[in-house]
Amino acid sequence: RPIGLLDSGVGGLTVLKAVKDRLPNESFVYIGDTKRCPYGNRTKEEIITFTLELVQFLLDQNVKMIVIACNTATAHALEIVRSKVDIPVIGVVGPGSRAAVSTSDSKQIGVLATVSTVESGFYEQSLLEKDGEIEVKSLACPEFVDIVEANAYESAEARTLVEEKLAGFKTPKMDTVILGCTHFPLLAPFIQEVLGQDVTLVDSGALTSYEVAKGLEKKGLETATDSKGTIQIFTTGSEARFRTIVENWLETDQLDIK
Ligand code: DGN
Repeated sequence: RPIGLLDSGVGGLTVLKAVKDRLPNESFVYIGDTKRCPYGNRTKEEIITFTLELVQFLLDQNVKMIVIACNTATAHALEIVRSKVDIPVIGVVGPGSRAAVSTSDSKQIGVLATVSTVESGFYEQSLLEKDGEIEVKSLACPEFVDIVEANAYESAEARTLVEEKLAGFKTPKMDTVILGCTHFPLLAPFIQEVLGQDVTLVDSGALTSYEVAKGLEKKGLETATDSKGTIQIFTTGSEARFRTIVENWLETDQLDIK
């Protein structure tokens, strides 16, 4: 049985990439809700409704685990999804904040995310639960999502946007910044350049892959090591645009996009 991943669009592909690199024998089903993207400016109720619809789609594909590869959906709907399904459900906020707390020496951590994730306060809460002395500075960067969805994340325009948006964000002691939206790792080279090399960027997707591996092992759900994994990708929006981003980013030829 495959592992299911969901996101509002292409962002969760950054998580898929990390999970598939760690677990090459597993098969995956990914659904990106491009038609209704972005989720970042929507109400909590809308985000919950949409997430539950995507979860149902994945359950219909007979997945054995669900990864909510979207911080916005994790912040608002993780607990609800967990209460409704009887397979393991993994979100992206927990792994990201755990990694940030162990990376930061100065205890000054930045969070870049969507409006809705920032307003939910979920990262602050998750970071402070792990270490009460952490100081968090958050910034909503909804424009980053749009430029990634437009497949312009390597453009000069994207660089300028990142530069303008992050001007004045870093405090002198901030040593760790969480990419708190799964779309943002695609802009990581520009974000790193603008914030400087002394800042460690935490990509929650990469850390989530570790939790997926651990979760499968704990439940005895791993796929045999002699099998070759497949990837099936679905989008509610334009297949052509999705395909370009997927092919660039995942560098794989075993794609089946619908
Ligand atoms: N990729 C999503 C996240 O991690 O929050 C949200 C992007 C969006 O829909 N605004």
